[in-house]
Amino acid sequence: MKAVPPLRRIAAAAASVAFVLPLSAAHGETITLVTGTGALGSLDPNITFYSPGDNVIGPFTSANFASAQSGPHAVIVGPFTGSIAWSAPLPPGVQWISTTASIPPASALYAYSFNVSSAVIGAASLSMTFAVDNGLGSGAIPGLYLNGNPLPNSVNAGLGGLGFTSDLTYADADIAALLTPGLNTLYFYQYDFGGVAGSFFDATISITPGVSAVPEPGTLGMVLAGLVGLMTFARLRRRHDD
Ligand SMILES: [Ca+2]
Repeated sequence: MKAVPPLRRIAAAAASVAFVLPLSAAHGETITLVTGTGALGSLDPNITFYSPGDNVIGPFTSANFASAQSGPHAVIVGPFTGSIAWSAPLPPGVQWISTTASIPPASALYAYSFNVSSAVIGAASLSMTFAVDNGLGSGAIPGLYLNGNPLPNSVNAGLGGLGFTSDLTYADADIAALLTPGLNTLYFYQYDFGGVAGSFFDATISITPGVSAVPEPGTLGMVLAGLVGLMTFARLRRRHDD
């Protein structure tokens, strides 16, 4: 029988290893964060807040962010339908929230914690649809924070002053440096200047996992097992060829 040229064997081995590696790589991760998961009038299970009841309540300290995380839960409310009505209907599965069921005039820093399961974050982006009575952020105080770090251009995000009459959008194409594997928190600063107050958002965080510099034990094991198998096969083949 004709012997398999050594170069072709090496190429076959390399191809097998290359085939094993992508299988062990993690897939992309998509995280959806929405306000108002639950019945109208109930507490939002995902969102807590800090609100001293004032209008301009920032700039925020680490103590304020901690208060938002450990504060009371937001309340799921219907859209205000008074003199200047809130935007409706909302995206599916999304409802307005406020600090209490009576939608009192109060600024609030909402906190929404979530888990990132990717062990290594390669790239990450945020896109969001929202509306807020009255504005996202105030003056020079940003409206969005990731783990306490302000997101760029999140002051009113292009609003004309009233952020509740129609749905608005915000996007940040690169939030990888602000995210961490495990627990993270997105903060939303609802700035209010009187009357009634509330917010909704529908945010999507898309993560592309990075490649770890050190192969995980499972990956390494698969590669080694593949190599041992190939070497055994080559030895048997060589014996057969001889
Ligand atoms: Ca208001």
